[in-house]
Amino acid sequence: MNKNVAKKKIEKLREEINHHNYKYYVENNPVISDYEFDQLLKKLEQLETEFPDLITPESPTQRVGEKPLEGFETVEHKIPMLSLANTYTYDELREFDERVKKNVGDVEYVVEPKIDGAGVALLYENGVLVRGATRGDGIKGDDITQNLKTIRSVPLKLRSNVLRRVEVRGEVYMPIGGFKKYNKEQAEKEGVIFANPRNASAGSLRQLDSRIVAERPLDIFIYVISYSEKDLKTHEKALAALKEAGFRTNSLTKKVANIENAIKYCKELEKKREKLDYEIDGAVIKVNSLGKQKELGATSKNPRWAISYKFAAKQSTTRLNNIAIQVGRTGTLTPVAILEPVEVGGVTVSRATLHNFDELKRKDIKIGDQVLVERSGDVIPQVVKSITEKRTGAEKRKIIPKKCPVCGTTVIRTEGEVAVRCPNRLCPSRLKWRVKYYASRDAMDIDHLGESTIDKLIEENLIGNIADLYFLKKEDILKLEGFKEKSAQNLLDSIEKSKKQDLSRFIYGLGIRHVGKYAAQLLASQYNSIDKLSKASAESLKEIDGLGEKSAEAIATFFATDENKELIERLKNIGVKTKEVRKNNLPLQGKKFVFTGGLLTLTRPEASDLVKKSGGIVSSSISKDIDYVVAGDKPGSKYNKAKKLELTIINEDELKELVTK
Ligand code: 1X8
Repeated sequence: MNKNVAKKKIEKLREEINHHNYKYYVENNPVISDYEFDQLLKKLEQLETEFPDLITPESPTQRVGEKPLEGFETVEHKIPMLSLANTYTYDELREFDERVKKNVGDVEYVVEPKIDGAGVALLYENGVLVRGATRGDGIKGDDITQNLKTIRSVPLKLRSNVLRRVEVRGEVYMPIGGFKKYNKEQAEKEGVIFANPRNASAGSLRQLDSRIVAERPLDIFIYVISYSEKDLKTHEKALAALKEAGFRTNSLTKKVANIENAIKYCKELEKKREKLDYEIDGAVIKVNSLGKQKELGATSKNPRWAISYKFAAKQSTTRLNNIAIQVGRTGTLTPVAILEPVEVGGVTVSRATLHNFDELKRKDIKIGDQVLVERSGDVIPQVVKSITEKRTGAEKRKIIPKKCPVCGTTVIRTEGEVAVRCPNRLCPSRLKWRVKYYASRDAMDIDHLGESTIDKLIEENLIGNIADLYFLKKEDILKLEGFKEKSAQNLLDSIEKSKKQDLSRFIYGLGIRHVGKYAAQLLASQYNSIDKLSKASAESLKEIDGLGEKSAEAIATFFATDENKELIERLKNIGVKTKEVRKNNLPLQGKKFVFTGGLLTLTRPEASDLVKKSGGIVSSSISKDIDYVVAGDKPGSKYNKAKKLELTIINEDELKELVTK
């Protein structure tokens, strides 16, 4: 192919891809399948590989950088990024309206949700994204172009000719669903979790490696044109122009005739708050006429033509009465704040997590402090900070206990690890969480064995380890408060049923450190029995493709412990399935799968089971050794990563075909 032909083809492909990208990420209304979209991108990549000098920065193949930056450049905003004046009462909004009217007469307003994320500015020259920056101090920000390009709803090239040379502003945020999922995956990997979606978005944008940013489920709403050569009359028209140019604008934006209607709409937005998939902390009220906006101008800090109305805080201050210590499954001691009960965004809160002792020290939180408590993103309430100005001198530091508060064993702190741990596997608190984990849905899935039942079983000395569950007798259970003939039988039946669970569930249920669902599947398919697994050395475990070094060490350590050897022996003898007959010619034998996006004819558990029954392994995260990525409706960041790694992406039908082969 000659270069001219290639150039034409490349341009056409980019246009097509941009169009479908817009349909998908901005309008939420895709018109082609993911597979077809993939093929377009692949074709473009092929052509660009063949003709590398035709690659341009705005090509849809250039969303993710090749390597991390050394640091961010500082850039000056074309126009200062001012902050909005805040109000907390409707009367203050009425006063704002009075000031506006006094200066420019009657006005219409536009009311928009105030997004709780990180403010950014995007600069386009000739319709091409040339720079993206953080708000910074309002005058200067960091150049985070590379990171912003990874957000699929950020157009790299504008769609219409209405806006060519333009600076727009918006808010980058992490959707609540994506935030929860991200944190859950991080927790499984024992990685770093974010306190709330706002921190997640701001923290992600500060990443020097855009490849990491590309994996974060970030999105953006654009809410203003801060500079353009186009003469637009109203903010409403500016929003329409933004939309036409390919920007994602917020659909809850509403034009109103006067301040009373603006107030009415603020109330509506506040009601909607809990139902949205993104966090909002207020409403922004803007004068609609851009001419009048200009006339009103700005103070040194805030524009005079806009104001924010802050919703009731999901933060409150209260007294930290005590710091309790929770001992988890792996023995980790977690400090928990016991609070003077306080209402936070409509919910009474009396406990909040303090994460770990390092955090306690870093945040300088003491017993007796007045503390700021926050509830956000539906996560467990957190202590944001102590209000040190209010100290009386009577506050007391919580020292790291030398002994486990539950069993009294001397705690250990491994070098390089944040966690303080109780090393006693027989510690009642550890036992409780271990049994809960063993019985959980992803492990042995034992119905009727909830937290309070486990507590009672331990209190009555009926169980000292998970094997004891299988030796429970009906008369034992009947002794527990709340149990009758039927409920006792139900529990016994569920326990009995669990004996037949898959080997991978059993391995997972043992709660070996650093062995999640995925590692458990790998181990089950490699070894086919607990006996073989327990004899594997750390060295041979490290050879397993996809199993981390930490996991390998932890597994070897687990099976080297006498207590665990005995436990496994008892479980085996009582009839728990600890080996699987090797079926050799299963269609997906040893193949690794990742699911992303919603499936149409199967539920996720059904699809997972289908893969596992056919000898395959299901992973929750993308890596280069994944064999197939099954993409459904609206696949997220995993999909992008899979494309980047050039993995095989298939749809549901193709999966079914593979299985029947
Ligand atoms: C900040 C924000 C604005 C809007 C939404 N969310 C924000 N965080 C909006 O205009 N819809 S405006 C703004 C600012 O000017 N500092």
